[in-house]
Amino acid sequence: MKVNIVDATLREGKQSLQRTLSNKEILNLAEKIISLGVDQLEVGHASISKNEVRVLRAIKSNFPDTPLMTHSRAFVHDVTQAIEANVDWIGIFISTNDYARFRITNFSVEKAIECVSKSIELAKANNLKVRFTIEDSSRTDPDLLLRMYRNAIRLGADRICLADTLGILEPKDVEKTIRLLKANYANIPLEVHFHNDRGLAMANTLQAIESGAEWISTSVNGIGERSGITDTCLLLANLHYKKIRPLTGKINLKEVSDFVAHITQLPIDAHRPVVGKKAFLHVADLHVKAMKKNKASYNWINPEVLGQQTECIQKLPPIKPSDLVCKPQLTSDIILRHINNNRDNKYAMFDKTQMPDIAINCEIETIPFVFNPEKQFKFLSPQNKDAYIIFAGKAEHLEGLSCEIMLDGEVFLLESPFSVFVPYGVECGYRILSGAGICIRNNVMNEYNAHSIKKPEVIRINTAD
Ligand code: HCA
Ligand code: CU
Repeated sequence: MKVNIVDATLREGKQSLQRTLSNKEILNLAEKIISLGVDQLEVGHASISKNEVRVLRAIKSNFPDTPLMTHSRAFVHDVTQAIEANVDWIGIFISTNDYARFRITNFSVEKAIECVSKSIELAKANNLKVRFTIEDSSRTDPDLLLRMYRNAIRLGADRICLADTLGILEPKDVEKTIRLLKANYANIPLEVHFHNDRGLAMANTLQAIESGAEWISTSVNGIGERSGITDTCLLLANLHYKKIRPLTGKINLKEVSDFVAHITQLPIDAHRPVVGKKAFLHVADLHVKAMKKNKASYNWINPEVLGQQTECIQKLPPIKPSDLVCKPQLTSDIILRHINNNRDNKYAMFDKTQMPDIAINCEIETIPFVFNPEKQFKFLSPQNKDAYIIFAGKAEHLEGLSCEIMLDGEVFLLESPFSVFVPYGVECGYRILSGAGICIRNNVMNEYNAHSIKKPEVIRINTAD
């Protein structure tokens, strides 16, 4: 049984983000996702802008070996843009149930069939492979579902897709529907797209595979509308466990999940299965003792296969208010070495809170009077975390400091007080034009300065076979 994965992080996931991704971020994400060995990449909607077409073309030319699909409404305009985008596949979708009737004026099934037919014909005439989806399949009358698929297959659709758009199905419903589809259309590959609104996306996916679906639509970290869809990394781990699709040494699920979480600014829960920080962390005394004797005691899989490690810790005592209030320490020389251009008037302060996720390190720089504008920008050393910088002048109301800030190549003239948020990976520099004051830089997140926080001791257990 071959299970194929079409990763839709850059379609379903991307459309659900609250921030538009840059082209560079999309290309970086595409590269990481392809490293998982997925069989197809589904990216955006070619029809939304000229830039979307540009990004699709760039992905195709950078990663020519990965079949590329774009999403498309059943409109000739959308299909034309997909042709323009040089993709291999087009994912044409339409909704035909009662909810669509309420939404779309003058809706009729005949009109829907006409739109679909024209779209598929145009796509096929331009050598595109076609996936045809009925949106909200689970709330569509089965006879209508079959009728719509039949029409698409007759016109040359290469794959049909069942979309549980609201995540309402249960595994037994999945089995029943797939049995119906396979009884009618045994020869056309079937894809399933499960939303996770009831937390059943993975269970439904495994049932769909059991029932004969050949293609699974997924996204890294499950990102998508609302509670998202089937998670690519979790599915890969499950398929490895079931010996259906073994993971190779080159695939690092944890790394790809972390990368996607970072770029999309959608952090995952520590206890998320497979890729979460705590997925292989053992705490209870009995568990830790057992793990030391036999690494399989409480691990369901060798975590190294997933890019993870087994960890054991000893619990800390409860947090007291006195742990949270602290007079930050000025750093020692050792910590200062971690800070860029170690100048006399620069200090770092580390909080000592016990709560790992709110660790902050803070650098303070006093800015002595500048009468003539500084000639050069001082660039902040790149760090793997976001930073938040406040500039305050010595004059009344923190005014009196004039600066130029360079952020990702753009220069801004700013008067104090002001702040700059520097996302991870973005280059930032500043140049004082006049005045005196202070620059306070808070580095958010805990990874880099983890050594400064009181944390439970982690014992790593080597689980390599
Ligand atoms: C959407 C809906 C969709 C489409 C799935 C597909 C769904 O976001 O436009 O075309 O295969 O869940 O129905 O994601
Ligand atoms: Cu969806």
